Amino acid sequence: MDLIKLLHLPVMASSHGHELDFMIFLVHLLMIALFVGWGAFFLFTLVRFNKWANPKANYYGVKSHVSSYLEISVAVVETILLIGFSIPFWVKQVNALPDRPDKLEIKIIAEQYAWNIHYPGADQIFGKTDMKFYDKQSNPLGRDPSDPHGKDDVYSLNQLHLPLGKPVLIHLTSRDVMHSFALPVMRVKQDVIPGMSIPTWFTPTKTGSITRKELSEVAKDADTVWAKLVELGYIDAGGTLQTKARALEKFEDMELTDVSPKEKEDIYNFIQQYNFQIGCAQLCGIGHYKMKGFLTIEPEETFNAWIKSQEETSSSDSEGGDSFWN
Ligand SMILES: [Cu+2]
Repeated sequence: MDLIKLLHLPVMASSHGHELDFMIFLVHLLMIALFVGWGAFFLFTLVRFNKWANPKANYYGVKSHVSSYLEISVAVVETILLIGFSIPFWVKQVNALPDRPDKLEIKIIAEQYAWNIHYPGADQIFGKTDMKFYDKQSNPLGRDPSDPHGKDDVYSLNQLHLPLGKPVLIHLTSRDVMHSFALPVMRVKQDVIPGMSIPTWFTPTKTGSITRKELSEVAKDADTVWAKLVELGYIDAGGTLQTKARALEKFEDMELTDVSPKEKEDIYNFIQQYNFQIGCAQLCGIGHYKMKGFLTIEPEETFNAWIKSQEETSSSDSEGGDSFWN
């Protein structure tokens, strides 16, 4: 069964994603069962306790203690579930970070309304940072210029690039208010709290490029839509979306006269689905809506080349990182 289609979920691109989708599915089943059960009980009470069945009010109500015992047992069972299963499971699954030497470690500092991304660079060691070095324009990470480890560090604004198939460990913190780091396609969502460094980790399993088959699953008239996307330059004929996010932006501004509204909707939905984004899932202020970043999953060589190109821009005084939205 295709849970993604059934539940209208976004594309899933991480190794743990199917477990989360399955849990969402189970929660839906449970909710359906509760809805049907309580709905039936409600209908039963409407009939059982209507005024024709009970012409005279009963001022004493229930005398047996069955309902109290039931409530106590529910509380006991829930306590056992919480202490016996949920908390140990949380400790094991969430706090146990991947102890893999090949993992990629990143720091992300959220602020109103952007994601500051800090890569350790070639030496895999983060340079020291301190608020006293911070400057919004020239040193957004607050890097200590005297620390040699920081020389090759890479700064990127709103552009998160990750290599395919490698575990990624991200340390999240905030410069101002609470945000929530959300990567829907990775099934990752973690609150970001000022004053705390919170780890989250996952392994990307899918690049953002689309195959013709995947397109035909989404669009009704795949050939027309595909040809249109190629013609308009959203996709190169080889089959990859050039820069998904940019394509989407261009698409939204564009007047597509020879595409029917239905086709346009199909293209839009399609690109939307493949537009890997970082969202902020916590209403964090008036500019919350624009606190989005871009996620690019690419093969390791492409990723390394990107890091290299960023290293160059980061070490020249410009402090690099392409600002896409601000
Ligand atoms: Cu935010």
